[in-house]
Amino acid sequence: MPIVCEKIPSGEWSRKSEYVGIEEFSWVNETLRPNIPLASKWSMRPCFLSAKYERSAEIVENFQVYPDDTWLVSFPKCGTTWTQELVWQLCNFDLATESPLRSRFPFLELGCITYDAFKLDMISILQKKSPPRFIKTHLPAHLLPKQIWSVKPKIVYVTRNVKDAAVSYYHHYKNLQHYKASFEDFMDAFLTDKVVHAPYDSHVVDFWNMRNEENILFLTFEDMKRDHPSVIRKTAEFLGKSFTDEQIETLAEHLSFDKMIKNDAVNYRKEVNQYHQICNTKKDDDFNFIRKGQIGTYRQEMSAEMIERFDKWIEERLTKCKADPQVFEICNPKN
Ligand code: PPS
Repeated sequence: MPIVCEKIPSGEWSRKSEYVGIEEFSWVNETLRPNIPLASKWSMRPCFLSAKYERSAEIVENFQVYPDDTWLVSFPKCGTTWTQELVWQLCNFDLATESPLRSRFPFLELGCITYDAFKLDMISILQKKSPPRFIKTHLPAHLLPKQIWSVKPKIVYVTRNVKDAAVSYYHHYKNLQHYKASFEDFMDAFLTDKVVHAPYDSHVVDFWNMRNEENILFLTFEDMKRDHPSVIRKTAEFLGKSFTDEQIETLAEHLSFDKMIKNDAVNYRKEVNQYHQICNTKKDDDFNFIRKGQIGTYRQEMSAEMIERFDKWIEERLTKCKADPQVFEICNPKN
């Protein structure tokens, strides 16, 4: 089997990475570069995942892909949920649906990275789901199901500047994964690729390098914030859908932060409450999955030294990946 899961011996770093029910981790990697031209664009870097991922690695690798699937790929906390709802609505236009996003657009490997007690076998759910399926994943390019590259379903990729993504991820770990270490510890883990689905940099670069493929659309959180209607139109066109200006406006309103935070079909309020019931824990009083939804809020939480560390780190990482200048600006905008 070409996928290798190498257990990481626990040590000083473990405390900075552990979360509820997950104390062991592996570097997961694909050992053979597939014999397709696109694969030459992949970094093939080991991905930090819970050790239990090993149980499902082969199933994910051989997961059956259909041409009418729509995939949403992202590094965590980069605007996944926001883009999932956009994509699903463009394909279904049912703004009043009460069906939770988690059922409409399941997260492929969720059960492979979370506490067994949550019983989240999304792979089986997806295998039984009738087409057309909508599938979320945070896996990097080289760990996606092999058939993706031959079947070529539509893939929407979304990314976000690294410092906001990291801060958002910390709040996710703290409030949804019962993370006990400090903000600084989490950032150490992030910068040493020891948060789930790391590394961030090659995740983005690999998809940027594939952005001109016919079946791939590359979006950013920041573009969605700056000019949402344009991103909605571009995504509609990519998905082969057409809408009136009025419909686009209605959809933009539906997807606005203020509307989404109140919409129980997308705000994960029920899931967050269920999680705390199972774990007998509490979230921060002001925590919502749809939390701040702004650009640059890392400035309120990161010290000047931390910002400098991130700036240096991302610069070095992207230089090493030989990333295009635009990627430097996407991952770490100057303003
Ligand atoms: S996850 O867990 O990886 O799926 O998280 P993800 O959905 O990628 O990222 C969550 C962040 O996206 C913000 N968000 C939004 N921002 C603006 N407008 C809307 N409608 C919206 N919906 C979600 C959410 O608030 C998280 O960012 P932070 O910075 O934590 O607020």
